[in-house]
Amino acid sequence: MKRIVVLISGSGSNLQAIIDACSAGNLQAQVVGVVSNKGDAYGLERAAKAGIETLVLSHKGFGDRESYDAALVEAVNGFEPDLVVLAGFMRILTPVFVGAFEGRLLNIHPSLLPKYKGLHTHQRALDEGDAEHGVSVHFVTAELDGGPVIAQAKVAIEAGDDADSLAQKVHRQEHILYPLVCGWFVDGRLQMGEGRAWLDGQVLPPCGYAIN
Ligand code: NHR
Ligand code: GAR
Repeated sequence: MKRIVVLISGSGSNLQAIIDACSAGNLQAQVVGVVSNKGDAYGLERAAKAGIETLVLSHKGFGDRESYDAALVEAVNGFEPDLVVLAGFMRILTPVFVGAFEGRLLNIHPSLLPKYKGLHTHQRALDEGDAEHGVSVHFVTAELDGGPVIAQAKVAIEAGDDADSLAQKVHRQEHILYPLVCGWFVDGRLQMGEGRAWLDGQVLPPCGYAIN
């Protein structure tokens, strides 16, 4: 069984989707640890309920980002992961962390990358008057939200949508897309190489595999 460690900062609904996919047998893996930089993240309760070991490592009290990341590498390595998944993890990671897990480190980002890297993506898509929005799963590199995209799912932006309604639509797609991509990885079908994402030995296009 492949071992997944999930990093969270908040609600953990994507963590829940991954846990559920493992339980249902749709993902041949087990979530062996959940690490949060926030002690009050609801995702910690979800993990505890599923009998998964949790660890809180607050970024407060570390002098700089590199020393926090070094401690985070130790914490994550303690779980001996095959795959490390960022799921609403809200701290920018330095090369100290990324370098330790590159090629087996995924993030889910709520935009159609390369559009809207960083924060507040739903409001930014609305402000631009976009007709569609969505979510991307990508390999994490030192460049924020800049690693090779693996897959995207789209949602329509409709009249009356606001940032909250859009976030809800995007979330529904996230909960389908993230377990699917984790499955590709644990089944040995997905790699990062030459700065690109590869599925079944084929290089994926810059926007990744489109699921809808
Ligand atoms: N780290 C690297 N090196 N590369 C990526 O692609 C990363 C990453 C760390 C997190 C998630 C990301 C997202 O999908 C992610 C991708 C946090 C911020 C941020 O500005 C930006 C992007 C992402 C996550 N964080 C603030 C910071 O100073 C803190 C904000 C807060 O605590 O609310 O770290 O969107
Ligand atoms: C998700 O929408 C994810 O795409 C986003 O945070 C949410 C986490 O939800 N990620 C980021 O914005 C990363 N900066 P969850 O905690 O319910 O999984």
